Amino acid sequence: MQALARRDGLPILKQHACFVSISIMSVPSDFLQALQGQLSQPRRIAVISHDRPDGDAIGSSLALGALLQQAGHEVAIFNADPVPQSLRFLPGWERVEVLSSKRTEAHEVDLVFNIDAAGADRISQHVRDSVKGSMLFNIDHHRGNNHFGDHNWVDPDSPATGQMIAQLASAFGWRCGSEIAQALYAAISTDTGGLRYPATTAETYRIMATLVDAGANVGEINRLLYESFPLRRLYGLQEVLQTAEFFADHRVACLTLTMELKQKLGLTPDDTEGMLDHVRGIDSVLAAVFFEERAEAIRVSSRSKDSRVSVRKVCEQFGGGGHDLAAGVRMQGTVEEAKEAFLGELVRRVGEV
Ligand SMILES: [Mn+2]
Repeated sequence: MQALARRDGLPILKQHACFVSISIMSVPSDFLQALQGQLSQPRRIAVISHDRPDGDAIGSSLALGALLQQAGHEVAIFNADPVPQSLRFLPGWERVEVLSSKRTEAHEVDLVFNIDAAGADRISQHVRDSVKGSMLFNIDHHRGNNHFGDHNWVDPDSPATGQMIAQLASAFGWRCGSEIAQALYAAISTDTGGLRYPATTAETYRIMATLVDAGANVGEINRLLYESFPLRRLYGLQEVLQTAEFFADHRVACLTLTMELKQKLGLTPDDTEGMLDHVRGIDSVLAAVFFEERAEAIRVSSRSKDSRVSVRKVCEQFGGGGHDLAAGVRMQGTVEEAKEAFLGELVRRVGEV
């Protein structure tokens, strides 16, 4: 095991490192015991994450799927939406089966794992209807998680579900090859803003170090995650930045993306990821909001840089949720109406700090 830390030419465990340095205490014992009991014989397992999956959802699903399969189980990975283009370098991404709402075939399994989803409602009804299991394990890090599984492990202090999967793997003594390491690295990196957000802990860095030891290629993963955008994204950004508006002495900022612009430039949901960071990064800004006009609703995603300003609480007021510093909600009505209601509440809260 010591070989993990050695840099003297004995990388014995380089490709098959165990998660030796990670705290196994983090997995609650009742959850662990229930899971151990279930996994004591080969099972058919479905891994599902939230709609419109992000890096944490996909990375965690792929890693957990691979770990369970390695442990001798039969695993299928499902989602309501396709894997974003920017994540299609992760080994095994093709394994994510997209369940169309048009077809309602049944997938009978023994165990279902819901990953990175704060509530059952974050997973499309047709996905929940078609994947049937006798027991539901819920693994997530959203504070508002309503413990909708039969067994729930919700750690709101964890910066990424990927971190929890690494801890789970450690608790089980599962081995981590380079492909699993890559998936978990991407999961943790994307949810922590590249290890920058305040929820990032020393444990996060220890886990990342273990993943690098296990074969995650830092330079390559970061290039593929953050430096491989299509040109249209830049054109989209140019236009969206023109919509920047500021309120409350430049402490609140917002960007607006209309359906018209999306269609004109052929922007995909992937292309708008991270646009908000450009206004969020302004020194005076405490909270930033992105309003995206979609056919069915206005999608609002919000970020805070100040723990006193919980965007989760604002989102919850309109039926959404998330984390204190990153949350979202879908609102009905026009973009103008959504902006007025949401920003009104946010500006009020910012005024109180
Ligand atoms: Mn997450």
